[in-house]
Amino acid sequence: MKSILEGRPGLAAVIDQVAEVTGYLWQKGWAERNGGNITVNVTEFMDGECQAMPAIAPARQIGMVLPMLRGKYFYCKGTGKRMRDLARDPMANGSIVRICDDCASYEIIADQPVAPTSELPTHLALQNHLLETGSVYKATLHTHPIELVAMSHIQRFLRPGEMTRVLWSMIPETLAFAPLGIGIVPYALPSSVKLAQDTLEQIKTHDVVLWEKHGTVAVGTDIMDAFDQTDVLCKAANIYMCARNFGSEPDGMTEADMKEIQEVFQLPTSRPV
Ligand code: 2HA
Ligand code: ZN
Repeated sequence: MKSILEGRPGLAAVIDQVAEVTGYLWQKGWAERNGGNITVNVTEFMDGECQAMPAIAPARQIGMVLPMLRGKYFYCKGTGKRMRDLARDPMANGSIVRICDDCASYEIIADQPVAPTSELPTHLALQNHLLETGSVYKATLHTHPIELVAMSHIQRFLRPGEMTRVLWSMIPETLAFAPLGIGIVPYALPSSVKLAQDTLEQIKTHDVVLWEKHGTVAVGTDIMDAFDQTDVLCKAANIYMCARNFGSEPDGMTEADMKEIQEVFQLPTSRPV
């Protein structure tokens, strides 16, 4: 069987990068069993031949109407598939979907009828927002980073701004590379439209969104970028945890230290498109 990647080096490079990142997710312990999911907008690689490809499985509902997505194409990790398997064989553990003209359903076009991620409402709601705002961001990543999920079990860190403040204060790079910080979404049922809607609100003003007692969602120019955003914040959480294990609450950088970084590096205070 011919893969859609054949003769399309640009698309193949994007899928190769997805495979590289899923290997990292597994190595980091963020992707137990089928945990986490990935979606990348690959519309730019879809030539006339791709556009003429028939659906290879019946169309299915997204659960939301997303007007910006009409006729757009996404690579999605398959539901129930393992990140570590995807790292070896991305087209057997994910598929390319086309959003139908009703903007409310999708069909799989290649390579195999692998049903997309259970968190599709969140991924596609974010993709719809990225297109609406003319963003250059194309990738969305949901994963289960251990230290960040652990912090979300502690009420103090769920207060607005508190987790961001603590993470920023652990190491200067956190503030520099995640200047919008981490947004919190109170616990909601996995895969639900409510979770998608709450995530959308938080990503508008934060680099990464943390789902209470579950995991993170990040957007990026590509999937490596979305991974890096998550990694930067999880590293800060790990430093916090290590300091606590030495026996006390870490001092953290002072408010003045952090303000200086914000000013000297002219860090953005809102999401760039
Ligand atoms: O794909 O992580 O939230 C499994 C999940 C659902
Ligand atoms: Zn999850």
